[in-house]
Amino acid sequence: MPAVTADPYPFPFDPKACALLVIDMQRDFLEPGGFGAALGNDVSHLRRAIEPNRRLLAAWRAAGLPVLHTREGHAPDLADLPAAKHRRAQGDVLRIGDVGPMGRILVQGEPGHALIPELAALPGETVIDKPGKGAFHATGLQASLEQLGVRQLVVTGVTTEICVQSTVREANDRGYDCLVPSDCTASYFPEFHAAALQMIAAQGGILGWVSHSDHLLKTLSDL
Ligand code: TIU
Repeated sequence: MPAVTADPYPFPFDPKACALLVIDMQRDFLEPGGFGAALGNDVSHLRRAIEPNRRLLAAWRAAGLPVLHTREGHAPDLADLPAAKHRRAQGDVLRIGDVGPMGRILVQGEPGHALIPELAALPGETVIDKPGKGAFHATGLQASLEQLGVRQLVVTGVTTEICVQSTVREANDRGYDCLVPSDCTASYFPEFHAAALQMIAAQGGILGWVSHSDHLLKTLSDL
């Protein structure tokens, strides 16, 4: 699908107020044996977003702009795991908190909960642990953004239609302008990826902007 943009009103990029928010690039979603695979998904679909994120992160860091990462997961006692979220899976599979090949599925501190090594956080970058799909729900994300003076977000990561889109919707309602680089996000379902991006950019950018990361890399190199 070609990138959908909300042009002719371009993303009003302000380097003094824009942060990169990388959603849930965790081993549990991107590597075999984790939560994504336990849900019955083919993790290879997500891995195509790794290299574009690596390039964008390098350029973002070189420009000295703020980077925040999120990790979806739960406390070891699962006190922050709603029963409804725990129940939902297809058939007789590993569930959140069960022991899988990368430790307990989607539990903080376990090997599978970590960010993938290719996109590990650097010292000084904020890492937000989130129990839900949206990154604002039950986290300190909004306070961190306010402390940084951030009013715009470039949102990348996985999966497009679940945690990325949930976060963009939450951010939109809180007054943030969001840009989603289409190649820096991915879904286990390519058709959902395409549809989620269209939903964000349709109706004149009802939820935000979508474009290829090459445009952003060019903008960053011109700073
Ligand atoms: N299953 C799925 O597509 N996603 C999630 O469960 N979490 C995130 O998107 N991070």
